[in-house]
Amino acid sequence: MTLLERYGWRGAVEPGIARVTSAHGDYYRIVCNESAEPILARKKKSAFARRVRQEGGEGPFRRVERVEEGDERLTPITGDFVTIRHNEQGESFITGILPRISRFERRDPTARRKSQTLAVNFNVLFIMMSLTENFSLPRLRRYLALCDTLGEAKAVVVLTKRDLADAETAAARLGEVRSLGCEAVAVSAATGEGMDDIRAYESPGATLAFIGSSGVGKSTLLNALAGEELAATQEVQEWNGKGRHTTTVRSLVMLPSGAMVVDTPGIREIGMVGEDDAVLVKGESTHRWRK
Ligand SMILES: Nc1nc2c(ncn2[C@@H]2O[C@H](COP(=O)(O)OP(=O)(O)OP(=O)(O)O)[C@@H](O)[C@H]2O)c(=O)[nH]1
Ligand SMILES: [Mg+2]
Repeated sequence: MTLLERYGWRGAVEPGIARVTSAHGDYYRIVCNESAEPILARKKKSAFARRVRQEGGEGPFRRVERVEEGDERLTPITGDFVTIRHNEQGESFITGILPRISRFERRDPTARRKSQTLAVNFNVLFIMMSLTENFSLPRLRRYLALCDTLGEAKAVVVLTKRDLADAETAAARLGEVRSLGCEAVAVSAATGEGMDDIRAYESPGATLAFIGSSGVGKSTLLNALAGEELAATQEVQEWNGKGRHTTTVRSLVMLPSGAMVVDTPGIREIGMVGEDDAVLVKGESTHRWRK
């Protein structure tokens, strides 16, 4: 099995294909069969210019517009399979994004902001909420309403910090979530309770994407699955119980089981009321594509 297949590639094995494991401004860390170690690649800007049909409609496609900053369709993100090219100096360039088998995107119901793709090419989307202060069924409904771009992937609700809730509350909340028709598990990274239910989703080559508010324990769960401190975690701020945003860059990591996790920065909500609240990612500007 090639390296890329271990990283979830299921297409024909050809040179020039890679998977993005993290994005850092102009640079992307990628894995590909041409290198035993991850390498850095840049986006080939001309390849990502938007194709616009010439006036008149029938003419050939002409590349005229530059990619707009933040144009999600044209920006590779962590988890993407991409085409790559190497030049004579040994530099690597990303020349295109291969079709995404699944994606989860934030859409602003008021259309004031562009949609924002939070995770791609996952087999299981873990929508994470803590069993304590972060638990909110209305918010969960908003997440579920955005699950129409999952393709063959499935969403699983992970209720975290099981050790901080009493048994009655945990059972009631698990029941409420399941009554919405979703698969749900309750887990404690602290005591290990429920970890077997999580591990049941780990199969070699599968990608699990973790999303949810800051401080719910995404990186902590990743570390528990990995058996080592791969991701930084941080105490929840006591003054507001919400936690600071500890993870600021999306990264895809390989677990000992051969499954992968995409850990994402916490999503925060804006707006106070109703089902229309948008979901934003804190710190996005720090790793958004820069011109
Ligand atoms: N008691 C208890 N604490 C937990 C558990 N999981 C996570 N925590 C704590 O919750 C805090 C936040 O955890 P993180 O893993 O950093 O949260 P995160 O979701 O990655 O947050 P961002 O990276 O900011 O999005 C840390 O202090 C963790 O120790 C758990 O199962 N039980
Ligand atoms: Mg984190």
